Amino acid sequence: MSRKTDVQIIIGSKSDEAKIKAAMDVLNEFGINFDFKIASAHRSPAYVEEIIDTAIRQEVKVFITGAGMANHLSGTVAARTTLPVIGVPFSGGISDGMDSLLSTVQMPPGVPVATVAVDGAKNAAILAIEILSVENKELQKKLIEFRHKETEKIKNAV
Ligand code: RP5
Repeated sequence: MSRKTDVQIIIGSKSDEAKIKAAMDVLNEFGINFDFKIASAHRSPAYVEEIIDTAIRQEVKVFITGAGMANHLSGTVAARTTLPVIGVPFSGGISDGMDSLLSTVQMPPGVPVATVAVDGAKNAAILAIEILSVENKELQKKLIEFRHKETEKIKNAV
């Protein structure tokens, strides 16, 4: 039997692919099963809905969504599910990411998008794993080891 997909990643364009790679690297490092799709809230809205509905049916636990410029993708996903949505604003656009950051984070009360830094794909994955770890002691242990490694990297940086 194939392992369940825990995280659904969606980005707005093929041109965003390099900016989400760090999230996939971290999820792979932790052995988290994820599905990756490219779909645009503006240019392929029906496909976005299809991805969300399929992911919910397959009992995905967390969404990671990223888009540049007007990142309505994250808000669209958050509007359609009560599962946690982690939004990654991407650099580029008229103010090199500020446009995407504001459109990701400025959600109306009641429909949150947990927004990480501009191009913060690595933190999006870590936050997704932290959410998954709430009921998973093994993941909690791995996160502590991961944090220790990050600490060592900083201490040994010079
Ligand atoms: C956004 O517009 C995408 O997420 C991307 O960051 C930006 C430009 O998209 P392309 O024109 O490169 O497809 O919707």
